[in-house]
Amino acid sequence: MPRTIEGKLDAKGSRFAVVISRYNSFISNRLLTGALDALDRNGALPDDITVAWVPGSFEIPLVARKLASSKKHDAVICLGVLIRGETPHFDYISSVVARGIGTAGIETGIPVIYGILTCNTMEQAAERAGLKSGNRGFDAAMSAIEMVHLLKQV
Ligand code: DLZ
Repeated sequence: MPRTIEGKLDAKGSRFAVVISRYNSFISNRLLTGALDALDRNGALPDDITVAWVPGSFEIPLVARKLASSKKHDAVICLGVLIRGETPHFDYISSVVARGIGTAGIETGIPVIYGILTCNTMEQAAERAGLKSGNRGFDAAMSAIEMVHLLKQV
């Protein structure tokens, strides 16, 4: 039988940082609510959660990397909202942000989770932030919890 390893969904005793963009905060606040809900439901304590607000998604990778390398957090959850119709150079910014978040995780060895909505319209973003098609912030926090446990076994 192969040895299978899998992360448990238990956030008790783990420390999380959330980096969140203030741009489109009407939507990003909903992502934050979803993420905090997932952490709370799985046993994370409020004192073990740090929330860092940045002006826009472009600033997320830098702060995520600093938080990840601080050794104060077991995972960093990145939340933001990029709207194609309202963002010049949307493709460029989205790819820079995605690459920066990925690199932050790989370089620090800490899970840095991608919870950025990249949508064509504000309506699509609202749907993915709790109105219709789940909440991407909740999903991102669940991934963070799972990854923290998985990495302890790898
Ligand atoms: C400038 C800008 C624009 C036009 N659109 C968005 C967006 O849709 N989502 C987002 O998170 N941030 C946006 N920003 C702000 C940039 O991410 C960044 O904060 C500024 O360019 C300053 O570096």
